[in-house]
Amino acid sequence: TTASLMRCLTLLLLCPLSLLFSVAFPHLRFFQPPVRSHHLRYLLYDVNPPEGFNLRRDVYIRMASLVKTLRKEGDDWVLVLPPWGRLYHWHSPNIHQIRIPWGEFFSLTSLQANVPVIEYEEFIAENGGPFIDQVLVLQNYAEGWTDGKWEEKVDRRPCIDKLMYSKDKQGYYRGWFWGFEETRARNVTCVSAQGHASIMAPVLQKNITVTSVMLDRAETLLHDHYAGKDYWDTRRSMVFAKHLRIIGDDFRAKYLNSTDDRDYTVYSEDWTRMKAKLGSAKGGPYLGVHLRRKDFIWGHREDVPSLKGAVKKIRSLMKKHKLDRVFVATDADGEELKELKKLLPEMVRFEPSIEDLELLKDGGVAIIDQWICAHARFFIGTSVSTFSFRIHEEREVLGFDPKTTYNRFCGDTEKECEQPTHWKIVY
Ligand SMILES: Nc1nc2c(ncn2[C@@H]2O[C@H](COP(=O)(O)OP(=O)(O)OP(=O)(O)O)[C@@H](O)[C@H]2O)c(=O)[nH]1
Ligand SMILES: *[C@@H]1O[C@H](CO)[C@@H](O)[C@H](O)[C@H]1NC(C)=O
Ligand SMILES: *[C@@H]1O[C@H](CO)[C@@H](O)[C@H](O)[C@H]1NC(C)=O
Ligand SMILES: *[C@@H]1O[C@H](CO)[C@@H](O)[C@H](O)[C@H]1NC(C)=O
Repeated sequence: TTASLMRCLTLLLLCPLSLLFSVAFPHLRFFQPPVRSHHLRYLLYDVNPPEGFNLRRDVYIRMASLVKTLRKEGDDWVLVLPPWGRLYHWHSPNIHQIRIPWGEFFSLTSLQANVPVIEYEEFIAENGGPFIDQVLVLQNYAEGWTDGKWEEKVDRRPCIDKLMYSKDKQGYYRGWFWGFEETRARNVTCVSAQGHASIMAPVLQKNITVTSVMLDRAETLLHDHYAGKDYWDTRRSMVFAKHLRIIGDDFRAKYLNSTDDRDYTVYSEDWTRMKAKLGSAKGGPYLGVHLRRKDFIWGHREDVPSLKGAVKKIRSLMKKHKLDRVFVATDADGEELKELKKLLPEMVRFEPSIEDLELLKDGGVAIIDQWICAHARFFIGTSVSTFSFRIHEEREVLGFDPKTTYNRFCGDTEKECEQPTHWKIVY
């Protein structure tokens, strides 16, 4: 332990807190990392660049599941958290939004109670440098499903798309690597994969023996068991960072007359102890709205309402549920926002100052919006938006009656307006 402390100190890299503690207080077993009896290996991953924040959160669940499978069968795998950044929707001007560690958005201790995870910078320190032994670029099968029959399979195949990595003079591969320019890969190959995340386990255990492996285009893999116990364990462990929850709670108290005690939404810092009964949460005296616009309206989708249509629905829900306040989370642009304010002057929004935005970043603001929507007495979201889906899950964790959660706006002329599915937590 002292040796690894010396190593991270001399490299002038961030020493994991646990390491500092275990050296300072060796008698406190609590802070000591678990004894690692097997070969330590690292799983890294990345996702197709255009994918948004909330789909990426979903891919994390798939990767955590794969790591659990791997750990059951021998080696001591650790999941390396891919730094956030360069997201298509995160375009607040003049703020630096790459190389953001997960700790800015999520509680690391909560994630770690589910599966061993480390930040990318910690990986660099432990690994002795920014080198990844093997990158596997996942892709589908060039021939599609043969005979129209679905089967699970994984094979080494020539790359179908142009490789997003190029060899440098020393023969290393350079690529995006979350904006860490100094990162290099020793080897990059393409693998066609069709199936659930854990089909990669035999490949990672048998075909590959190097220490660090990165799966690029990890969204190619499907959930091992969507909405099963394992899915929910990981989802529940994705607790928002405390500072974001506090800002959301302060906002609720100040503008929405909403506090956990009165609303029956008391949250346990330890997610493994959180098991709220469905219907036990009451929520704050306001309507929560997620109104996804931008690319959702550019395509003139039938299932997305006009602003007028949305406001009509909002008014009717407020009346029905006797709520005189409404909180709106939206990605609407300036023009639309103006129109919305005209149509719904009483709406409450979380609008950070420039300084706050610099601290919280677009991701932090999105989380605060989700947190406030998650605490509303009644929620309505946008059809097939992963942003809305993550709010559903958060409300499920808090113990809301499903009737107050699984609601969405209908398009103005939509005939069959199917409502979102209720996914129950498996504890
Ligand atoms: N603050 C805030 N940001 C939003 C809101 N709606 C969308 N966004 C932003 O737009 C992004 C796109 O929504 P996401 O749901 O994350 O994107 P996605 O994963 O592609 O999923 P879809 O919504 O299904 O497109 C979010 O990550 C936010 O950055 C909102 O209500 N509030
Ligand atoms: C893994 O190794 C097995 C046995 O050598 C081989 O048949 C298979 O094609 C390999 N799979 C991949 C994805 O490399
Ligand atoms: C690159 O990785 C592939 C797949 O693991 C392996 O077959 C190949 O030998 C490696 N190439 C080099 C140069 O190490
Ligand atoms: C806040 O809510 C409480 C009880 O739910 C109520 O008694 C109080 O009048 C409310 N305050 C405001 C300012 O609306």
